[in-house]
Amino acid sequence: MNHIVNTRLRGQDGLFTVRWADGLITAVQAQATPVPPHEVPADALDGEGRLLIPPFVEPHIHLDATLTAGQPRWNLSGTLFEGIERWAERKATVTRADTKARAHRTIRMLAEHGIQHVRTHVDVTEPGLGTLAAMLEVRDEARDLVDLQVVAFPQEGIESFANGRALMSEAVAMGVDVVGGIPHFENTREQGVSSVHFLMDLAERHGRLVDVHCDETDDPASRFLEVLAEVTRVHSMGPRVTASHTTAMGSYDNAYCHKLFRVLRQAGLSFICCPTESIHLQGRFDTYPKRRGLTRVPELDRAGLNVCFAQDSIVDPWYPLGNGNILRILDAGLHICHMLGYEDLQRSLDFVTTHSARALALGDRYGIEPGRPANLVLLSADSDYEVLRTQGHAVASIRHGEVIMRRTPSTVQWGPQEAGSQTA
Ligand code: 17E
Ligand code: FE2
Repeated sequence: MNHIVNTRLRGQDGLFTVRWADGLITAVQAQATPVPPHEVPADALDGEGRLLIPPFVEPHIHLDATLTAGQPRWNLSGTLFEGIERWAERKATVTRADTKARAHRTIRMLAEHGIQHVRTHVDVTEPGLGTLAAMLEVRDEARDLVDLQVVAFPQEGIESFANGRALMSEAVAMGVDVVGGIPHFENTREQGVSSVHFLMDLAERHGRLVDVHCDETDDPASRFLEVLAEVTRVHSMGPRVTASHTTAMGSYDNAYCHKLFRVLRQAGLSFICCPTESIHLQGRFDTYPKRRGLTRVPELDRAGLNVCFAQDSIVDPWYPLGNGNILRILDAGLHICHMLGYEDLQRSLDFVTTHSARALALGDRYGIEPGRPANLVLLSADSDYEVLRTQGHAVASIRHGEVIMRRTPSTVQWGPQEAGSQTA
């Protein structure tokens, strides 16, 4: 296989042929006419008028915790905090083999849905850092399916966990791509602030990206995003810094948010919203009216900030469902965030492709342009709107020029009168 014909590209009219050689895209050509099915060459894939995109991105997941829900106990309150307690119990029994097996199984679930770029947080509040060592091996072993970024994530705190700072430094020495944090979970406001200064300094000195679990709470007094943004601005680190969750922003009052947004724009950092996770974990201390517990996705987007959607969990102590399909997350996110307006529908895939790629700082390793990796995903429908409306799927995934996944979309067979007719 070295090209695909009869495919559509986002934001452009007509059909296109995309060619590649030695794993790199060599040409993107507009077609004057469709290539009839019987004339499609043996070394080409027929796009059949469907949308071709660069791969989906999973910008925020916890591969070390996936597929552990209920082990040893279920999270019965549905809160973030009980999730952290349940995970601490499961963490006591993890082995490297267990971590690797679950991570590889989950990566297949992601790749099955056209995801080829993944950022995983890995809990480094673990003496010995065995889980991190295992995940760094997974990063190499899974190369044929995904590019994996590993985040040093201090689940139980940097300042409020024994040797938290040393564990973070050790994780960087072991080769993580990204430095994480969890300021809202530190014991005091002061520890939260100092944890942000510590992790930003660590990332800057070692040339790593930053992705902080920031203000993942409904507490309107949780204001660590302003600290993260201000350090980002002062050190001009915007393209390298991401704030994940920021759900407290859904509880801030508008006067504070107005001021906050000025700092956010100056900092130019990215945002990740995990809509299914947050609608499940937040609002848990409310009766009615009940908060949605999500960050301000459309407002960030309209302010020109980079924001994307992520899964966060698949069957773990924080969230019991999930199957790897990021389009399910997009569907939920657009609903919960009041983003089903005409303009949003035309460009909805931005939130699970280009925006996420920008958060991961993928640069020219991403996109359908000559010279970039021949990483391409063919979808089951012909536009953003139709992919969303039909709950579409990735039907083929090409990585470095090789087809790594094909999916046959389901078909409906009608009864005798209309036998043979099909609906995608
Ligand atoms: N840990 C955390 O602090 N927050 C989450 N949403 C998950 C793990 C999944
Ligand atoms: Fe997370």
